[in-house]
Amino acid sequence: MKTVFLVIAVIATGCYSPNLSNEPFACGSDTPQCPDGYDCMSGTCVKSGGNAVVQVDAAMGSGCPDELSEPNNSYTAPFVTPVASQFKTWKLTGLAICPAGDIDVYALTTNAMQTLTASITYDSSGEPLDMQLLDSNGMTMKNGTAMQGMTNVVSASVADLPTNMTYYVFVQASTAGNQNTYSLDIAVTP
Ligand SMILES: [Ca+2]
Repeated sequence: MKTVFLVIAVIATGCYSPNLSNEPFACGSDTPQCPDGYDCMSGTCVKSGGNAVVQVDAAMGSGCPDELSEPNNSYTAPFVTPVASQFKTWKLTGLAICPAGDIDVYALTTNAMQTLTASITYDSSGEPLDMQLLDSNGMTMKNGTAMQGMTNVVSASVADLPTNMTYYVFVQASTAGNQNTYSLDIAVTP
């Protein structure tokens, strides 16, 4: 059975701190668990619409590192991210194209007319990975391109996307059959 496998990497600064910053802090035990404008995510109050680093817990998988984010092999069965309803910037680490032939798909839904930017950073000592942004019908709307000087970072951006539409980040090996680990960043603005 799948249990909570997302761990928000945070620096806890205490409950109901009067100095409310963008840094997440521990949720309270009573309701409401977080002040107005904050959501309780995995035991941590994070600013609604703010940023979060989320980590797939590799230790809970016995095979491929990101086993517990699987299956997300198609846009019809994606890993659904909380972008943009809860977070406008979202990072997922501990991911992998594994085993050979694996495809990873992540969904996000706009909540305004927004620019979507996604990037993957793969292990530079391993095999190259590719990323694409797919539209709501699963069709490619932008191919990721390698960042100059950091060829293991592949990113793509599309502006003026309408509100309340679901888009997908599609990740696969550049050469079929290859495998590698990676992290994923998704951001929408404004
Ligand atoms: Ca995978």
